[in-house]
Amino acid sequence: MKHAAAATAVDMLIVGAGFAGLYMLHKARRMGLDALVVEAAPSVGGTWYHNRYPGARVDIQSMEYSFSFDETLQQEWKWSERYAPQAELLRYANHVADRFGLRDGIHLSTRIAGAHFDEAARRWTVRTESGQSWSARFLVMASGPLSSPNLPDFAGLKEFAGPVYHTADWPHEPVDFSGLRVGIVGTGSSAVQAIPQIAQQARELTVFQRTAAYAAPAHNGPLDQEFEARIKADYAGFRARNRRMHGGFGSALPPNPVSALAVSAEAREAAFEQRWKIGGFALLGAFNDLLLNEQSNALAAQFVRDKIRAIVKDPETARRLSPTHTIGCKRLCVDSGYYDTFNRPNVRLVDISRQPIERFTASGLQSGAGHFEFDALVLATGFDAMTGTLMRLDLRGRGGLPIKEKWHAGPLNYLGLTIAGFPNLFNIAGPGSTSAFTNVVVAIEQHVDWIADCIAHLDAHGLATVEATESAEAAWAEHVNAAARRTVFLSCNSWYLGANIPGKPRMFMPLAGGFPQYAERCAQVARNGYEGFVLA
Ligand code: N01
Repeated sequence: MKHAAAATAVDMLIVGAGFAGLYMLHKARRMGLDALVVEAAPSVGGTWYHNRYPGARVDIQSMEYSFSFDETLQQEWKWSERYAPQAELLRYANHVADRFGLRDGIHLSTRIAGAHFDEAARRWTVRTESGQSWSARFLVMASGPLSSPNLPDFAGLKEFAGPVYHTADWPHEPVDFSGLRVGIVGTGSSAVQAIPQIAQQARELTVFQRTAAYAAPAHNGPLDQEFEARIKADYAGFRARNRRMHGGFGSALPPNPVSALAVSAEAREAAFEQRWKIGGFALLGAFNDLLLNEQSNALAAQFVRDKIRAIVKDPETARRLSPTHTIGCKRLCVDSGYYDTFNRPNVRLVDISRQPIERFTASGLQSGAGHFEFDALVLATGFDAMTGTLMRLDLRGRGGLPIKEKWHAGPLNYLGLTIAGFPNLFNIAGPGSTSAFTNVVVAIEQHVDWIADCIAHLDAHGLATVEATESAEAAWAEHVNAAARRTVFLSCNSWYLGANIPGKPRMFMPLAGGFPQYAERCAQVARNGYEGFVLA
């Protein structure tokens, strides 16, 4: 990368105008920093700009999945549904950009190509694909943990004659499947939301499933006005209570503080049933050890398999839809009519676990089980999660060390926020933090606030840089590993492990330790004068 002489100097360059980038820009400006956001898309909104497949909506309740940093914002915004749909979340991101006057600090349709740390200047030189460059004291990666779509290298995909859509890169003009035969590959959260919607429109829908999914009903509907009024009467208190929850949400229904093994079969069934009726992630809180103890987990898994058998009329389809791995090990899906969709005469399920896709053809795909025809294809194949976006950049730290080399065996960092050898670079909601297991807006606010405090500390002490030490980083990797070992999360192939991407190093990337403990640890590090960091 050329170090362009004409680079514009700023205090902070933020990559990404999703929720993280918007709040970081607002916060930086409030601190008096000269900050800007660079965003590849032509709009703010991040995830909620790109993931606009039919049925896309949030799986944390809207009253919780929103910013808490401004009381007026949270009082004035009105959500229409219990789980907001994508279009409404995108409107919310736009509202935040307007309400806080952020737009003049956001460069849209501008994609970062690389960023190099200039050791002499102690600044980041950041270059865009179109050749613009900035020199920034701080570089904040707000590029999202699920922002690089995974497009598997399917043989013959280019030969397929019809349109191909990826759920994470959905067209902005309406897609009409009426009268068409549609094939969909994947049955994760995106597919579970899209399948019921596409099935209503398409003439025929063929679902290619490699791993069956656990899905709990969303019971979505219009937002209960009385519930909204109750929350808004003490929104700050509600947020504070949520921040004390393991996942940063759900304080209205805390986990049942007993083991699934400590109660009678009848009491267990009743607890699962009660949570199933409430919907969403409530199920995983029916007992306090469902994600810690495989025996307890198996009881919850069986409860969902029984539900699938009760919903899906054809016993063979029900059997194939029934997952066999630990529940919650891959993120639990939250659905609206997913299993019931397989009762429709125009929907069929093809198991590709033992007879995988061999190749695509002009008219469909060939698997070990035969040739399947369709006119349009949807790939709901997920993301190169947590590291994909950074690894695709020409990002170089001290001594020109590329991030690809630094992370060749998996992501290393300290507190999930900072990387040894990459001074003054902060990564929001990335690996090594609890973001994947936390209401991500809560995670983002905590990260942005921590970064702001860290910068304020540097400035108060006349310091230029903050950089994690390698020993702090190594200890943190062990901390992340140890937390995963205490859970059921290592028992299946998930994007948390990098297992969905061929060739990606297997390393459990998110921190499973609980948001309150994580946030306290970050605060403690700061209180102790940023232990584990070199400040210079
Ligand atoms: O992606 P996924 P996603 N051949 O990785 C299959 C968030 N999110 O976009 O399980 C055949 O979960 C793959 O099969 P397998 C949420 O955090 C939230 O659905 O690897 N199949 C799987 O079935 C979520 O966890 C919401 O065996 C292949 C699917 O594709 C995360 O995003 C909504 C394949 C991918 O599932 C990712 O969800 C949507 C191949 N080569 C997303 N490669 C909310 O509700 C992959 N698959 C807010």
